[in-house]
Amino acid sequence: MDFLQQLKKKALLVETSFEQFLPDESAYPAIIHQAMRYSLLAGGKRLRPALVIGAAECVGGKPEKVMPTACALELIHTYSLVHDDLPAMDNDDMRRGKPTNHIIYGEAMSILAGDALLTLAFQLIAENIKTAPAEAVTRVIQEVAKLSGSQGLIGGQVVDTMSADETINAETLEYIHHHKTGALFKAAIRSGASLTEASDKQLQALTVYAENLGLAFQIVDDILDVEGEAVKIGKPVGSDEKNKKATYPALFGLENARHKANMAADKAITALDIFGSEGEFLRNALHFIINRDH
Ligand code: GRG
Repeated sequence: MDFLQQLKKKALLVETSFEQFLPDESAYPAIIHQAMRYSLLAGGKRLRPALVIGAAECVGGKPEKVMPTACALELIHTYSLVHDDLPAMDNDDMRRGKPTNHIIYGEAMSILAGDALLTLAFQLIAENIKTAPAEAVTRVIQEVAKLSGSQGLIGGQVVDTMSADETINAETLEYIHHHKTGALFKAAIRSGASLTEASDKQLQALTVYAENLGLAFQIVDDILDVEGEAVKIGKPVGSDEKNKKATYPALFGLENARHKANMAADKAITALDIFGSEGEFLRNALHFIINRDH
């Protein structure tokens, strides 16, 4: 099975589980549940939940044991996209090939839908207590909260927002990428491994993998915003330049940016050397991320 087939299989498991975990769209107050579902079910590659599952499998776990947390990571990711698209932030009209949440539901409901996705995510991780040790679940709640909060994803978004129209150096750019993009990948991979009781050595290797995968992903994302095709990506290209965002291609040039992505990818692959065939999905994920066109 090639990577896209493997990813599709995991995405299907995750999407089936959403039905189990999400409030029904007719549940009162229906409008918020419709707005939450609109963005969550709009598609997307489902990379973060697939990586939760992939990391669990890497250390001998089964997808169903980590499914609530896998879904939670996609909920957090989707909330961040919904809020990022708001007029006060990037003011984007299209996401995942569809009009953005605020275009359909209005700004107030879109903010609330993001908030509701984020809070539901933590409810789901706590529910993972049914299939994972309490200590591991507590650690995952703490780590995911930190990596999503002001010292993680939100922190990255804050520095990114403050840097618009500014000339920033490589260190600040790295901070932004490491937090805005890297933090959730790290949360996903460490959660899958922790819930499956990975050893310290395994967790350490997966952390190095996650950090370098996050960096490679973001550099490629920046490159796609310059070189990609809007139809494949599902949103307009050139938005970084339009919003005067600092990016790897803007700071280092396209060729150097590509080189840095490849170096991060090499480090990520090397970190997986301690795993055998059970690391196959994570290896393939990295190759996909480096070579993707959407
Ligand atoms: C609002 C707290 C807050 C954070 C926003 C999501 C985000 C942070 C910014 C969006 C812009 C951006 C470049 C984010 C980096 C993460 C990223 C590339 C998200 C897109 O991830 P994909 O490609 O999207 O996995 P799909 O739709 O496939 O899930």
